Amino acid sequence: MEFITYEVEEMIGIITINRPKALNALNSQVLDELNETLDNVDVNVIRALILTGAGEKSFVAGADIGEMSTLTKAEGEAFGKKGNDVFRKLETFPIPVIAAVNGFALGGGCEISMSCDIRICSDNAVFGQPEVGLGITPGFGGTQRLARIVGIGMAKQMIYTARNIKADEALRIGLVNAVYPLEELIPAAKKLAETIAKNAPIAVRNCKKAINEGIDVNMDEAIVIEEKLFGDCFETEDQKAGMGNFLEKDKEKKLKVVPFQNK
Ligand code: DAK
Repeated sequence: MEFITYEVEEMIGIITINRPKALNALNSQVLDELNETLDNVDVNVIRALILTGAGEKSFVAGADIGEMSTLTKAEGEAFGKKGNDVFRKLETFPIPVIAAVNGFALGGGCEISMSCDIRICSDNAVFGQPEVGLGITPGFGGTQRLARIVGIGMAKQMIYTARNIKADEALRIGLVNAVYPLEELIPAAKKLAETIAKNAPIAVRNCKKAINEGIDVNMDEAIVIEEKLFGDCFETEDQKAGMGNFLEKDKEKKLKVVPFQNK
């Protein structure tokens, strides 16, 4: 692969968008390679993914403006679908994905971070949806996901003004969960991923599914989704081990290491 690197550290997978000369902008090839990388993640071993950008300046500076500038209507739709399919794959990926935003996250860059479960960033990070300044609307889910994360009023303000915000403001409005000095970002992302990976994998997956699916329906339907996923946990060894540890007053209160069970 030319623009994506994938590393595995025990139960953590780290995907790096590696096109630093263009500030990791998303062209068709990057999107295709990211799609293929996700398809090849062994989710029977990997329990959390980290998504980051190469270099010290940019996470992803958006969709590739050069490539987009010459698109016809049909090509624009095809490009949009390619991006949306990959972003949706990330969002519904069975295991949690942490965006470690190491610099510019503009347009499609902000949008890809919002397709991840959790965002943390470096203190030089800059977020924004500059599309209306380019004569387009956010096209990779920005109008939908930003409003769900930071609320409708703040999302409208960011999108209508096309104004960028810095890390401290992103933290204040809840777009990111934490801000770190650049050199501490990846260690912090790994620590977070490891903490998630220590918990019961099927329970974690079911929580992701319950939150993602429940947010799109009314509370009566959402609660039924939760009930079903809660019930499923009682067919897992982790539920027996986790509750058994508590009842046996296991001081470590850790889950016994059980092999991952596919359902
Ligand atoms: N695309 C292509 N190349 C980019 C790029 C981008 N988005 N951003 C930066 N680069 C390239 C620059 O052209 C430059 O290349 P060279 O000239 O060296 O060959 C190199 O990266 C370094 O950039 P700068 O020289 O500009 O670096 P600075 O530090 O001066 O500025 C910057 C950094 C991030 C402020 C600036 O590069 C910038 O404003 N970049 C554009 C940011 C932006 O507007 N991003 C949003 C793009 S719009 C759709 C779905 C989704 C989308 C569209 C359609 N459909 C449904 C069809 C998404 C749209 C977007 O993301």
